[in-house]
Amino acid sequence: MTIIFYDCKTAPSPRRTRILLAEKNVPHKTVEINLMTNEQMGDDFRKINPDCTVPALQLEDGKVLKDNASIATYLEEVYPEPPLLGITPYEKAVIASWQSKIDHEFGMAVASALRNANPAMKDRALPGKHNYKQIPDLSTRGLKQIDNFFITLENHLLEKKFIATEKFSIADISAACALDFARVVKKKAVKEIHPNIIRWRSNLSKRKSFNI
Ligand SMILES: N[C@@H](CCC(=O)N[C@@H](CS)C(=O)NCC(=O)O)C(=O)O
Repeated sequence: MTIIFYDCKTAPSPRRTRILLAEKNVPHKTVEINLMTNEQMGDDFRKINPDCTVPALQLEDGKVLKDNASIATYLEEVYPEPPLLGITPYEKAVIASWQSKIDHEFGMAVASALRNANPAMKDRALPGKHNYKQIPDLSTRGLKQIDNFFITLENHLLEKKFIATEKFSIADISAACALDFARVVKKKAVKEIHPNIIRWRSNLSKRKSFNI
């Protein structure tokens, strides 16, 4: 059995897995899950991922990995080239630290800003199988967190080509996916204010994995 990647082309989380699979050249089949029609909540997909979220990765033996964290850990072990989670203990620690920071201060801020304000996401303030009411203040807070993360990232990228180490890593994938998706809440890097973010992001665009 081949690896099956459950994707949604328009969503930022599965895009992280899509880029990882491409960077590591992992043979797989893709199944598109339509989040617009709530296919993730249907019986068929629940059998794959009871959490009702994408990405999910079904392995050759039928086991399913249900989130980006487990997928990245698994792929790095089984497809170690190129290493994207670090090689030395220090690199691994720094990359893990950035991953956590990007998820909590950036990715979740974008999701929170969108999901707590968009009328189409009424009662869907969090992804997954449970319904949660929107809290408009969390959208406002998310927007503020995004502004602050832009400042953090801009300062951090001064004289740096990549986020965590000297080499491209999973932290660059996570941050770029959150940055690109921030357009849905009208946030983007501006040349005059964020030249380092723009330079870093333009450099990533040269990679084939960012253009699929
Ligand atoms: N922790 C998960 C989060 C995945 C996630 O939030 N996925 C969103 C798409 S970006 C989703 O499946 N949403 C389904 C929904 O909104 O019901 C991961 O990073 O893998």
